[in-house]
Amino acid sequence: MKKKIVGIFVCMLLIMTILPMTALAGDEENPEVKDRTRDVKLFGLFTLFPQFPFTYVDIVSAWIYEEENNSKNLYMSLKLMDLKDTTQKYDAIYVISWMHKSIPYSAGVHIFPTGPTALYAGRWDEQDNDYVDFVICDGDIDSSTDIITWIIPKTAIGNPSKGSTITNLVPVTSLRYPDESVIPMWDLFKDLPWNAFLRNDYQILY
Ligand SMILES: [Ca+2]
Ligand SMILES: [Ca+2]
Repeated sequence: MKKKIVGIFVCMLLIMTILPMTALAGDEENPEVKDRTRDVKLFGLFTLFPQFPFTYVDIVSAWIYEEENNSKNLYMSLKLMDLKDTTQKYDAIYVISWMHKSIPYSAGVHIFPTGPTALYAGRWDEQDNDYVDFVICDGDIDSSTDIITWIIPKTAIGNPSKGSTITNLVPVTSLRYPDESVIPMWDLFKDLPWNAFLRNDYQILY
């Protein structure tokens, strides 16, 4: 009996040590980036009170995953506190950027009072602050789960191969006036990930 209990105990220890190693892909419970909440700031710098008008751009977390039987795509998800599929007056911008082999990439979507644009992703030029090239992606803007998911063809983002690493994962949200004649296209309110609890890399599985 004693041997059996020791055996079970050893098995449990083994399972506990193996599990974190195999849990490579991100999900809602194990995101690559976990941000603080109620931290949307004016110009990304100054704390705002109250926070409730900005919960739809308040980043909760971001994660990357893949599906074995659909390995041509990389999935990126961004969870907000209270995602809306239309805004009251602002242009809400949701972006995830990352590096792969020292080249920057970005996925984004705008949500306007009239609704969202297409989801897009591609190679990013940091100097020009614009896409070098991009593709329209499949994906989902789900206000019931507060999650935006980009389904990105790997061919559009440098064909990351199995075992290579996605680094510098940076989710950013911004609010600006959609009408250029009112105020130049400034980002008035932003949530940045510099105060995040967690920022991990992601290793390509397939
Ligand atoms: Ca946040
Ligand atoms: Ca933040």
